[in-house]
Amino acid sequence: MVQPEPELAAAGSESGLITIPQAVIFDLDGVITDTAEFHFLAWRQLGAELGIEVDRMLNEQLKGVSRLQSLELILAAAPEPVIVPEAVLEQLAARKNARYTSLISSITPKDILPGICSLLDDLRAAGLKLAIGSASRNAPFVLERLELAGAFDYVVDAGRIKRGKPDPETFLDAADYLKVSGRECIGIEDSAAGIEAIQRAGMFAVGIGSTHTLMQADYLVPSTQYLNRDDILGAYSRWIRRS
Ligand code: B16
Ligand code: MG
Repeated sequence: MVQPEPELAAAGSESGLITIPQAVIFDLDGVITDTAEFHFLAWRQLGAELGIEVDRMLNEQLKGVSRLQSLELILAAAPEPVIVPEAVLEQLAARKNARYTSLISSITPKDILPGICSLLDDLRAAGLKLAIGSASRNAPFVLERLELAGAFDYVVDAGRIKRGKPDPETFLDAADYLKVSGRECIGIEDSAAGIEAIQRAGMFAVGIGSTHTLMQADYLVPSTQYLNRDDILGAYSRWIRRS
């Protein structure tokens, strides 16, 4: 099946009325801060202990995916099939999380990715509601370390979500709390699973990354420094008019 290509950041603006959405739902790891890299390092170390290579290609599949599901994907990449009892799965996931939390314990507001603070300010100035839709149970801790805990109207509690990304539940939960419809929301993600989740929630999907992994996004920038409120709203407006 031929996929529609994402609108790339350099597409430029178009004259005409801009439709303003009601809310923007941000992913956390890889969008607000580069904790995606710390997840990778922690999984790679656990993989090495188990004799499984966790390379960057496998890591792309882990982005946005819950801790236990990530572990299952890593075990599925073992050279020989492995059967691991539930209790051992929990122990391995806890070992990875201990490493991950030790890596993130020293992050500071300096670790907020470029362009994010001004984007949050500009969106807020335009009257939009802001939320975090992360799969991470560590999200409240990360937001606190970044001194961003008060910057969002709502933070989805990953522990309460029954079906993780690519299921839309995370994004629908945020829209529900903010009392807005899917069509009135923009989601911003760095993972393929997250982009799918946003689109299945009926929202406009902004991707951060490459066309190789995020081809499905409705609007794509190579990194957060290219995120700009007016460009995003312009692209959203064109999407609304097309759909
Ligand atoms: P934790 P996001 C996701 O966060 C990460 O991308 C993914 O790599 C991680 O496995 C997942 O959170 C669960 O995180 O182990 O901290 O609960 O990208 O949805 O903000
Ligand atoms: Mg992410």
